[in-house]
Amino acid sequence: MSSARYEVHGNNTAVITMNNPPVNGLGHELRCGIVDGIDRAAADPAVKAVVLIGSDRAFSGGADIREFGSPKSFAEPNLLTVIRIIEACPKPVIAAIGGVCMGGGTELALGCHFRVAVAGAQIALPEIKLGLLPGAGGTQRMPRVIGVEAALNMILSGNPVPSEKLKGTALFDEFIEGDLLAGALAFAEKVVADKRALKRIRDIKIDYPNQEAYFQFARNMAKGVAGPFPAPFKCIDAVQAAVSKPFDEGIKVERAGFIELMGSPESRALRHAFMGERAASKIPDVPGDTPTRKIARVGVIGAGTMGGGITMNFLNAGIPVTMLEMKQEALDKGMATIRKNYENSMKKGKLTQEKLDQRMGMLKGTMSYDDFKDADLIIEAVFEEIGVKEAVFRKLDEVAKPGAILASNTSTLDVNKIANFTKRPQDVVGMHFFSPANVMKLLEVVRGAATAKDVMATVMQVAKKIRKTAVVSGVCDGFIGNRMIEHYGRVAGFLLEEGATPAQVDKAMEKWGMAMGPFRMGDLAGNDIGWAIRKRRYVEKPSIRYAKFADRLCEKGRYGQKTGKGWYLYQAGNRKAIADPEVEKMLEDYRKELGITPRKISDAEIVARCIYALVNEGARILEDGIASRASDIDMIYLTGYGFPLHRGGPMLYADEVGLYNVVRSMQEFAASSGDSFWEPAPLITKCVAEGKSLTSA
Ligand code: T1G
Repeated sequence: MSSARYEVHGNNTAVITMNNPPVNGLGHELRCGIVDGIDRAAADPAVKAVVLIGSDRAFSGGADIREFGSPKSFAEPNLLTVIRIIEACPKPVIAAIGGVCMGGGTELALGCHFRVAVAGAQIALPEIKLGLLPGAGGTQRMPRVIGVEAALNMILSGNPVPSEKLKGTALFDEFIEGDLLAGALAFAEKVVADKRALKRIRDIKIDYPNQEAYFQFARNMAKGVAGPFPAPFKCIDAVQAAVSKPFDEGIKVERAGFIELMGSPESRALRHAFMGERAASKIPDVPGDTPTRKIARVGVIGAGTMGGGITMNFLNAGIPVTMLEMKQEALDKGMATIRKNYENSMKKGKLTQEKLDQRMGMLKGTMSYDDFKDADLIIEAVFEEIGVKEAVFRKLDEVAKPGAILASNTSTLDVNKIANFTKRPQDVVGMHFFSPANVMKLLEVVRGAATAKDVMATVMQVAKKIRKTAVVSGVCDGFIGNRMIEHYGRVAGFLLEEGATPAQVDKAMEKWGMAMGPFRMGDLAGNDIGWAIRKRRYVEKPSIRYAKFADRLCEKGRYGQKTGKGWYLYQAGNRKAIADPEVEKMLEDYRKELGITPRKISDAEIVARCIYALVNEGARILEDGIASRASDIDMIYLTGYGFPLHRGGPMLYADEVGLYNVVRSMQEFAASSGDSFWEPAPLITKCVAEGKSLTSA
């Protein structure tokens, strides 16, 4: 079925209805359908005008991002051609805008002779969020109808503007009250009756004196926020061309910028993240229409840092929480911390007193499990020890109502074991929040062997409601994120043995884009956490080699910020990491003890070994079926581990470097270290052999 419906209405107006769910992405078929409709209307003497309309949800969400990277994306009629055909139509073409009107959708509307809209429509040119610029005339037409500064703001922010805020500009010819189609048809009649001249935005002249100064100012501002992304500057160049050049020249500047950005790694990373976030919400064997359980009341066990943060997520989403602690003092402290966090937000103007009171009003503290009897979802955030979890889940099994979902916030323990402490393993799931839980977007949803499909569907729905990026993980030690980060940290430890300093490794990784290097991260999280895992590993998996220096550090009680020193020194009340000569002396002595002559290690080698460690373990996680797709792994690293967005995640980064090159580097590391970890994962060598990428595997 064509994705553009054509019908002629009684008043001799042809209506072209775009119908490419979910948001009328302007894919090749829809573009052809629009052109066919325009041609039919132009050729039909009975037709006096054309209305182009979408659905209630969307006029159009822009170019069909599912076509990006495929020949269809540029196949004729491309969007520029469609707009040129509309503009050249001898009969009035009216865009009837409701719902979402974004990117290429907005540009399509700008190519029409007239535009009518209902209030509440969302108008945007969000291409910059995909590392692009409006590539179908948006940078040339929008300044001509709403003014240079408003247009540049819209393009650089990428944020939607409610249509009513643009009322009175030349963007809209009329606002429709009531039914959009009926209003658009009536407007079309008026245009025909009044014999109105066809308006082509491209013919509007822009008068903007002293434009150089303004655009220089814009470039200076962009420098402060663009980071590694080139798109903001290309947007500014294109809008400046709209002011300083004739339309057709300006379009050429826009097109050149668009094509350059479309081929940039930064845009590929942003598009990968956009699609990855949506893909992560889909569970291959759980249909999208799986019935979900009602989650109206939540219970949280533990009022500490994690429990309090978890609680705030639900209060923020308007879901009442009963928070349980075993001691009144701990409960009071937890409640007070939540209130204090909200008061801090209020001081920053991010929360009103009314909202604060409303949220605190939905929070109930208790020391009795009986208060969980009405809870639909209960999340425990108690001490990370299997015996403690067992006691909690056996108790929950007694008090929770049938059908309540029982979730563990465990970050390393076996969710299947935990589920089997209850008689209802099908209702047990892992919900691994990342600290601070009310801030970090990532939520690893750990699916036990028995976890029911509707429980998975419900938890993914709840995650969206509390504004988390939920990624499903299977059950294994460390799930996805921590299983990979363990090897990242292990490799970093060997770099110290071979001659690097903590500061050099951290600086190299932070210069490359990581929010925080491995050693600063260890000092923040607490080195004792990694120490506990290593001690477990020495028993469970003696074949995995670790540099022993980190243990030496912990044996001296150097756990990091919480003890005032770790890999670095910290002054009281200050998180600034200060290089510690004592650690460097300890390292020198440690290398002497091992008989290692320190060597100079390049930043490039530091980055390659740390990041490829993530890639190799990530590939194994895919092979084990712990993660469903490479983009899930990337979403975890982008939203939970400070991985640089402009590199798209470890798996996309490996594809960008080229898996052939990654494999060669891993083979070099294997040869020089003798560490079997560096054998490239079979999935990677398979992708190389088949000429495939990890993110398409
Ligand atoms: N093309 C195809 N599918 C799209 C799409 C698009 N442009 N936008 C969203 N979807 C899908 C999305 O993948 C998901 O699919 C479903 O719609 C609901 O999305 C030349 C080249 C439109 C505000 O950047 O901002 O035009 O998971 O969960 O919260 O200058 O999606 O259901 O299978 O986000 O209601 C410019 C991006 C493209 C808009 C809707 N356009 N989209 O939000 O639902 S570049 C954009 C959004 C361009 C031209 C250039 C949002 C939304 P599924 P959703 P939502």
